[in-house]
Amino acid sequence: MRIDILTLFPEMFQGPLDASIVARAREQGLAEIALHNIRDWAFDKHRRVDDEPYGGGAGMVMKPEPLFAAVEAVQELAESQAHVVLLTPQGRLLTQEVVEELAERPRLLLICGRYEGFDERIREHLADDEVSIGDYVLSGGEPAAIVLVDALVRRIPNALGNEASLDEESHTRGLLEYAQYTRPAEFRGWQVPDVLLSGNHPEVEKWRRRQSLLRTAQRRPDLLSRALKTGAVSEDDRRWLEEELETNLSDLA
Ligand code: 6GU
Repeated sequence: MRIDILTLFPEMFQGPLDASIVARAREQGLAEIALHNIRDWAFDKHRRVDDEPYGGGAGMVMKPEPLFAAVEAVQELAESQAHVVLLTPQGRLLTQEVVEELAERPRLLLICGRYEGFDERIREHLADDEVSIGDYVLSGGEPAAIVLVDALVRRIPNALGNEASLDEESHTRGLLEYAQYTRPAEFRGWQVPDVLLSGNHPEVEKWRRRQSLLRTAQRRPDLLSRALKTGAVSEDDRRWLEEELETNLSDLA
């Protein structure tokens, strides 16, 4: 997978893209990630990339010309056409499902917004897609791009040391992950649940499944509701959970 990132602050990516899983994936050639400074395509002598909004109002708006020139130039850097994604708080909400969908693209071009926003013609005629990482305001799309790149790279085959961790983790199966413990078996008087020390794998699996269900019901009823509808939660799971919570889950679903 190739990811090109257009930003006014490439230095914000040094560190996040040069450490841990993402750095290793880049070294191994599993992910090719290139940073480009939008200002390199500014056309006037002041290298302006933003301007005042027509109609007045506070803040500055990103001009169309440098961004169109930048995207057109960066598209030429590789054979395939990149799917152009604008990172803004107005985009569709990033979920694991959206990550999986974007991961299908062989090439992405991420555009990080700054200032108060983009000239609408960028949104309408340059971007293919628009993504937000949550309902809160960031100063720019850069932290969001870092989040998206991390989520994409870690699911590339062989990018993680341990591939099994992918399908066990929170959100992969529509439920939150079960509680985990490691040595010591007793710490400050707090015991690891006996079943995990038993060596009885079917019982461990059952316990984990139930932990996962209970946790999702308590913390994220929205996720449980969806899991019930998609069939990610079996009839057995449902019956157990209803008994445990002494509720009727049909109120949820
Ligand atoms: Cl992608 N950009 C900005 N500026 N704020 C955000 C966001 C993106 N996602 C959530 N908040």
